[in-house]
Amino acid sequence: MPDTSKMPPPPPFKAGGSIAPPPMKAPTGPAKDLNIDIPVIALTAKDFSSDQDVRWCPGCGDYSILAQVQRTMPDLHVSRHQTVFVAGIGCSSRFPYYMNTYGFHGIHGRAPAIASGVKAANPELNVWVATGDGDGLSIGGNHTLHLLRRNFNINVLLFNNRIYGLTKGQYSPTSEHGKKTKSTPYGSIDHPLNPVLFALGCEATFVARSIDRDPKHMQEVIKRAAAHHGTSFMEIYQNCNIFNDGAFLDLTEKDVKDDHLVVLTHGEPLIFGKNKDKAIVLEGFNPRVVNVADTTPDQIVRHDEKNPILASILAKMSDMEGFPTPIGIFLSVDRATYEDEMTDQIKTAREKSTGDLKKLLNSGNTWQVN
Ligand SMILES: Cc1ncc(C[n+]2csc(CCOP(=O)(O)OP(=O)(O)O)c2C)c(N)n1
Ligand code: SF4
Ligand SMILES: [Mg+2]
Repeated sequence: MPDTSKMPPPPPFKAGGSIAPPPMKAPTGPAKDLNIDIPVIALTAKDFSSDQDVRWCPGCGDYSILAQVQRTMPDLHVSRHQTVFVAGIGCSSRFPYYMNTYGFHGIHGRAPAIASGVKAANPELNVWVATGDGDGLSIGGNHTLHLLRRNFNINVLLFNNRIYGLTKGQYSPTSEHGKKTKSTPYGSIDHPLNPVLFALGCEATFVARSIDRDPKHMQEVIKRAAAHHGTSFMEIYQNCNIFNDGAFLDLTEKDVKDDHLVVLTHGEPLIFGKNKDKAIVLEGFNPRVVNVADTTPDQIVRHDEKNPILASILAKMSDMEGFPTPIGIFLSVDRATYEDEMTDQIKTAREKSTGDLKKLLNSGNTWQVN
């Protein structure tokens, strides 16, 4: 991290909807040049909350996601002036307005491209993408794919409400087969996309899932995602109570959720159920649900975040009848980031270069315009 005490103060906050953060309260570290210690003021969730009116429908799951991100940010020890939230278009993509950091409300589906540009231009920045199932997987699917395979050190929060919320309830790539919406009055005949499987297929190095109604779990996953060096992809099941209410009821209602969810914890056995009496075993590559009482502990699958094959098997389970939906970190592996390799390449090229830019620009076919 650069010495923030040497940086100029951020620009003043501009009224009229631009998303510039207000001036910092205080430097975040010792002022080395002045040889004095300025006390570090710990930021709180409130410091990450902007002065913009939140314009989501009352009861929307987006509120919980915003609250968990704002609560987690102080624990990440990042400066607001070095943090950028980039979004496309959608209810979820209004996210940057509500974060008291830098932000970019881009065009539909292009948040990954914009975020990649931000990171490439200044690798020191802490870059986040907020996107929806439509924005990130429909019009922006191609861009999400390339972000994930390139492995920029960027965090992607994909709000999955299985609907286009902002445009008032059309089906999305994650809407289930047969779903009746305004644009599928006879039921969707599209096969739904599983975002976690998609991210694994793109060879993302960090892939996770959480739920709007489980704040503690979401905060833990956000922290792990932020700590990951490489692109982190986090699918968050989010209830759109206006156009797709109850899409995740099985996974959020107190009396049934434990039978429908399995929480992934590295090194821990996959046991679930209200009475912790069910478990996942593997027969070859096929998962099976068994009663804990009918099996031995060594037969029960232990989660391994480093195993991409296991991650894919577990990701598929959420589409399979009779299987619990996994939440948690499916995969977390290391691979060089795009910006690290890019920086190395530029450095090497500069060291070897004997070039003269002025000479180059004036060489070959040049014209004088009179
Ligand atoms: C180029 C372009 N095409 C279509 C639209 C219309 N549009 C705006 S948001 C949206 C879908 C957003 O869905 P999602 O990403 O799931 O966000 P949500 O509102 O559900 O959070 C669409 C199709 C647009 N703004 N720009
Ligand atoms: S339309 Fe749905 S997703 Fe959009 S703000 Fe309202 S409840 Fe949330
Ligand atoms: Mg959506």
